[in-house]
Amino acid sequence: MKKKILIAGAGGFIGGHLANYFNDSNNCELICADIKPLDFWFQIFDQSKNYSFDLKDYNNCLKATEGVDYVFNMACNMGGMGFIENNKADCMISVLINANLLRASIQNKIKKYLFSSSACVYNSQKQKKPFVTGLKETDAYPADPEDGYGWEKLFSERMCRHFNEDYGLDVRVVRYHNVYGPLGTYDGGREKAPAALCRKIIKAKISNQDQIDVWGDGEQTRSFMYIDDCIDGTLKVFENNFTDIFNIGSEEQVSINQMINIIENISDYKVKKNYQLDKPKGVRGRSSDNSFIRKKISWDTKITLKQGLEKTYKWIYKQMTSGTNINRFSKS
Ligand code: GKE
Repeated sequence: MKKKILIAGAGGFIGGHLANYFNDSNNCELICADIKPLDFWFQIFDQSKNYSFDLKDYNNCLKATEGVDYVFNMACNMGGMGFIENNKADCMISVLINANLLRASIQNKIKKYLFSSSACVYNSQKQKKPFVTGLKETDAYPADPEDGYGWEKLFSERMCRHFNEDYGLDVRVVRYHNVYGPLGTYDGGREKAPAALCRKIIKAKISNQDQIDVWGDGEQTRSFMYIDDCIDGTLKVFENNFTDIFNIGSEEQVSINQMINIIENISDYKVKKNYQLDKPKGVRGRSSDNSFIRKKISWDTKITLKQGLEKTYKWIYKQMTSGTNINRFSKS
């Protein structure tokens, strides 16, 4: 019999790509849920059952998990630094999604549950310098995560652990490091640095501007993971038998200035940088250490930042120049 899979947050960026994977694989029954109206989902599939409702509500969680085998919880109110630094309460309220989905999963006897956490759980003291040692899973404690969003993720991770210990729910937890790629947010305030900087350079190029705004001094670092690697890693962790928490991220650490340089080369257009020191900057340096996941389940990223940015730039360029600004695709 076909497995029944619920993707919570299927209207979002990562949830949409995951739904696309299961829709293509054709050997499961797919249920998609998201708080956004269907017209605003990044990807939508006619073959799946699509619920547009709020998973902070326990009754909706019960409905979404009815008869379901596997739950992927990708749902939360989130965005790049510009969003999470200015919306801490809204980010923390997402705790209700995970709490009620876990409760409903017990009630409806779900077989396996995956929670999408974030590199924002890591102790900020380990992220004070621009080039930092990659963060190991154990670096989340002692706890000093990103205020608001990071605390919510750390608390929800912990809740998963205790639902596993106390109720025997088979849980998986992954910590994503700054995921980017096509069919994601590139403007409006929630976009993360890769999409924002592609958009800014494209805009400068097509309107003959010689300068872009950059938040901070550009020397802060991150590692960015292309969406295909993210989906691949998520599925590997889900399929394996370990309930440990795993980093799903890239070890390719770059400064924002270095990433701008890569985008300039893709675009074949050079820009001057107007550094805005008063904008949200987050931690000074962050990167993933993948030694644990490599050792346990032989997973690692395959796509370089240059390769991923080429695809992302191309997609954003098309959105910005096609005249329709399509931010949603549907497939039957
Ligand atoms: N968003 C954005 N837009 N960031 C910019 C820009 C810009 O135009 N220019 C420079 N930056 C800088 C930010 O100031 C920050 O220092 C860095 O790029 C990365 O910003 P980001 O991509 O918005 O988000 P972060 O990596 O700081 O944080 C994200 O981490 C993820 C986990 O690794 C979070 O926002 C979450 O989306 C996520 O959990």
